[in-house]
Amino acid sequence: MANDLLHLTEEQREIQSLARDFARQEIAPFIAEWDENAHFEPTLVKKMGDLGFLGMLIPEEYDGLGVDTATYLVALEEIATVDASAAVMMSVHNSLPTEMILRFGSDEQKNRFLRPMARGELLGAFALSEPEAGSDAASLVTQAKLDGDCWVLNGTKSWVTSGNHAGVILTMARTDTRENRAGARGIGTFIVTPDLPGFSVGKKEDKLGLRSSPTVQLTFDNMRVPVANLLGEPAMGFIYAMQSLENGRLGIAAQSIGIARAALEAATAYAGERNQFGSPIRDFQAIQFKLADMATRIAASRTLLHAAAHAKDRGENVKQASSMAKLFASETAMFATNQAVQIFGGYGYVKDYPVERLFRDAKVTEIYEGTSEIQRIVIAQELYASD
Ligand code: COS
Repeated sequence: MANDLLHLTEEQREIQSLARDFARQEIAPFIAEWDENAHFEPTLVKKMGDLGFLGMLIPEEYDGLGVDTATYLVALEEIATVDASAAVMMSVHNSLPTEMILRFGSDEQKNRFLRPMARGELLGAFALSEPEAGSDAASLVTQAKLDGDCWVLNGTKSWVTSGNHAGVILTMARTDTRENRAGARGIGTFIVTPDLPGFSVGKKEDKLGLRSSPTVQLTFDNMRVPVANLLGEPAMGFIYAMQSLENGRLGIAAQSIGIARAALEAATAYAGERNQFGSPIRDFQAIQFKLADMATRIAASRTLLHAAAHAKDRGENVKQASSMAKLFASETAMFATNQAVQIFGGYGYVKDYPVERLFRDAKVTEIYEGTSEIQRIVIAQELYASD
């Protein structure tokens, strides 16, 4: 059932099997416990690093696997089908901080940060949002002031995935100190490490879903960041973040497809086992129609996602395509998990079966890395842009 319509290459099938076997052996047996206790398993980082899953898009010259975007998304979908929490850790690391350093970093930054990130020795995080700056990301107020050989950062970042386990946090802060600020064009991106004085981890969120992926606040109190840790140009950080979120949104689309697929697989199996009115419930069209709609939306999501991935690898502009893929796939995840709970009936509403967790995990895909409303704005703006 996996990856229908895609015609995977031999290499992609091998990586898919590797990811599937890893997730089933190393993650699946523990998911319910980790979800219940909101436990992040740090050894997963090393294990995924050893398999190359944390350096998938990084070229081999920087210790990565150097596969194309489609191959990376195939692996990510497999991990997400088993555990959406491990998948978001993998997606954020591969799509945001490593891609940003690869695209915009200096040779020194690549050697110092990208290599250990590719090997899974340093986990990456991305800190853009703030308590008062979510969808309106350019309104962020974390301040960076140049002082000698350091930038001094003050502010609070919110909703940082893996922020309490990360060794490298790509952080957006306002470098423009003028009163009449330049908005999106007055923001820099800094490579923050948790050993910097003034760095602290704040509240860990108690979440509805993705409970084994930690989400934290970070606070910077006169944190001195060496000038060597500024990424690219001091006024371009917002643009770098927006460009990188195009990759991030492809990753979240793959995660969403994994969640939806898990819901379809669980519901299909259950519909064959559950007898009512004298026959398995899969014999009833009411159930068949739900399964058919789930399967169709999943196949459509995957086709859209992989078309976007191939366009990205051809060097085309995928701003609209990545938003379309993320929007459609995340709404598919919510649709499919909702239908799966319905097919399971009362058993879908309790923790004895996995669909209850899948339903909770799905919701955030419509919220993070740009809400569905923001994706629609980006898609619509691109319609006008191509006039
Ligand atoms: N690639 C390159 N540049 C981009 C870009 C992209 N994908 N998106 C925006 N830009 C540029 C614009 O071209 C513009 O540049 P100029 O100054 O040269 O005009 C600049 O960034 C500002 O763009 P815009 O005016 O469209 O910014 P807005 O403040 O209106 O915000 C949205 C645009 C809403 C799309 C943006 O803030 C956004 O994506 N918000 C959601 C943030 C998000 O996903 N947060 C989740 C974080 S991870 S939990």
